Amino acid sequence: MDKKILTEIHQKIKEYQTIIITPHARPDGDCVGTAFGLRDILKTTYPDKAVYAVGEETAYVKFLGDMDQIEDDVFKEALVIAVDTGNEERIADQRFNTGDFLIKIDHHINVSPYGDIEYVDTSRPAAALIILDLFFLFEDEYKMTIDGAKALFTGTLTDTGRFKYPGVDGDTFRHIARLYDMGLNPQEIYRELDTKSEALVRFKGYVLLNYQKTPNGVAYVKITEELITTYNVSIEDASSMVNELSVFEDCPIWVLLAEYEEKIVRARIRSKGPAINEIANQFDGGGHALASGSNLGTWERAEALLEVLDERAKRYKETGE
Ligand SMILES: [Mn+2]
Repeated sequence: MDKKILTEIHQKIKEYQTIIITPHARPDGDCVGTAFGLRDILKTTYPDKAVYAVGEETAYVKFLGDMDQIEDDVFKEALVIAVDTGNEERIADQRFNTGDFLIKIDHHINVSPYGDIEYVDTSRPAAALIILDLFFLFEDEYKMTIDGAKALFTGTLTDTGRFKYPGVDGDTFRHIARLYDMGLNPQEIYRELDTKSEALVRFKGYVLLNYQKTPNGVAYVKITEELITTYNVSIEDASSMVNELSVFEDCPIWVLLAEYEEKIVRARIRSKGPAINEIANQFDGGGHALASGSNLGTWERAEALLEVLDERAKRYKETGE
């Protein structure tokens, strides 16, 4: 935790009357939870300030609340805070550059720096935990309602696979413990996250029956637009099935390949051993050592990715690295 930069961020927050928070495009639980958690803290602490969260919504964490709709000119005098977003292209509200001052708060490897202040802490397994670093550092000043606690808890849960992934440490639990002390009802959130549509359950069945494996241990599944239509699921929900392929002893790497809008193929790449983020970078993506994504474009490029990942799995099996 870098107290100096967090203090600078706190100063900027105090300075501005209008604050706009924006997560990344194709949102997940962490970026939405982080944006709503920070919005709750700033609104509760500074009732006189205008604080907004702007970006896309996702059904998965709809129970956390709604995004704000704002006009272009609101940005003019605003402090803009982009959360959980590694590069500018991925920021959900592309008006971010029309603000007065830009802050990046993120936990992905900082391959594409941006912003007037950058706070990147890759040791935090969820961006939501960085907001809690800020909150507890200035806890004499900041206030939060139970809705903010819910949002930050949800962000942490979803990005850590419910405290399972690497990066979870004592700080994670110390932060979460304090949310419990505030009266957080975790069962309510687990219930929300565990509720799935029948369509999605059937789609999960498809994934489990139709995955494939490369010779050296990359489990993968291909999801086309037709399939999404047939099963009547959203592309985000479909992509969330990636970790169904995490269970094979002989597959240290697993991948979900899916066609997004205009049939653009993207990959979600996961690992339980070999670092895969550099390979993700080679294929126009990035992320964490054990969880990354790539923008492939075509199915031909998806095949090329699978070949490189298969080599990676082979090397891992031979050398243990
Ligand atoms: Mn995140």
